[in-house]
Amino acid sequence: MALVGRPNVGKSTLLNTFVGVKVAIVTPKPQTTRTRLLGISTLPQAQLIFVDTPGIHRPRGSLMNQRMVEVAVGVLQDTDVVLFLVDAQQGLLPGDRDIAQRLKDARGPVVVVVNKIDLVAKPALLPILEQLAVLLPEREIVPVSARTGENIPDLLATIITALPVGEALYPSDELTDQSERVIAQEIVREQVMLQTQQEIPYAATVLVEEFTEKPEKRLLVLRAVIYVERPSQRAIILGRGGSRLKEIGQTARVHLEAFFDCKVYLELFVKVTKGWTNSPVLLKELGL
Ligand SMILES: Nc1nc2c(ncn2[C@@H]2O[C@H](COP(=O)(O)OP(=O)(O)O)[C@@H](O)[C@H]2O)c(=O)[nH]1
Ligand SMILES: [Mg+2]
Repeated sequence: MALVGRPNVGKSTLLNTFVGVKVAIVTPKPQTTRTRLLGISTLPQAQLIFVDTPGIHRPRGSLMNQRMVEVAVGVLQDTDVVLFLVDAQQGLLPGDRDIAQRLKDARGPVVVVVNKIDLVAKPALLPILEQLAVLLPEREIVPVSARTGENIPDLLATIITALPVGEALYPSDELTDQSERVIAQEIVREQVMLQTQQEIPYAATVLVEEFTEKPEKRLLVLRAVIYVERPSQRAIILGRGGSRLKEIGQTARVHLEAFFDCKVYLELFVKVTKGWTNSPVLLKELGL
């Protein structure tokens, strides 16, 4: 299943809700998700494989933005079901209508998910549901809250009906196609995004350069580099006397230890690489 929708409608949150653990990072900032990733949930009656994508938005500027949109659009071609998410609180914006237009003639099933219903009074949902029914006639529309889990069982039932019959594609204990190194990278990037403002979240990327397990000590040793584009951005990430970097590192470590279920030793560096968002080499390393 492809999860599509404008940035920030809750695609990654919904994927995490189905998988049961956080395999995709989530922040209040648009364009948090940069690459395609799978979340897998194996139930007695079905195996659900969700493809999380960077939001579909109008590409502007950098090669990274263009690649992100290409990734999102490409995913539509090779999935069985499309879950099209909209934000109940924001209502339908032009970006949603663009996507609805693209999905209108899709051959396979499209399920429209009206997310974040915990934020709106029930009567306020009606106009959105009516507008969607006009835009995408004869498609199922399911209001949910990915955050509280409200109506998720209904959505589950709807998507299971829409799925083709077939063999499970992944072992039942597999939750994602991301390597542990990439998950570590994303956990650090999530903290960079949460703890900085304005352009920094988008100017920064993280590469884990060392990932060493020491099972005898139940310890994971990580060395990660935060790349930014300008010296001024490096200064902001470091913070006064290195205080912000320290905070990023400490919080990331807590999340890393919870995810990997062992002690984590995390070393963080900040490097300036002018124009990394346009660097094919670095983008390739990031899977874009
Ligand atoms: N209140 C509420 N917030 C949500 C819900 N789903 C997602 N969010 C929030 O919306 C923001 C964007 O979510 P995210 O999953 O990163 O969106 P994505 O860009 O579509 O992947 C985050 O702050 C989430 O916590 C929901 O059902 N209710
Ligand atoms: Mg996302």
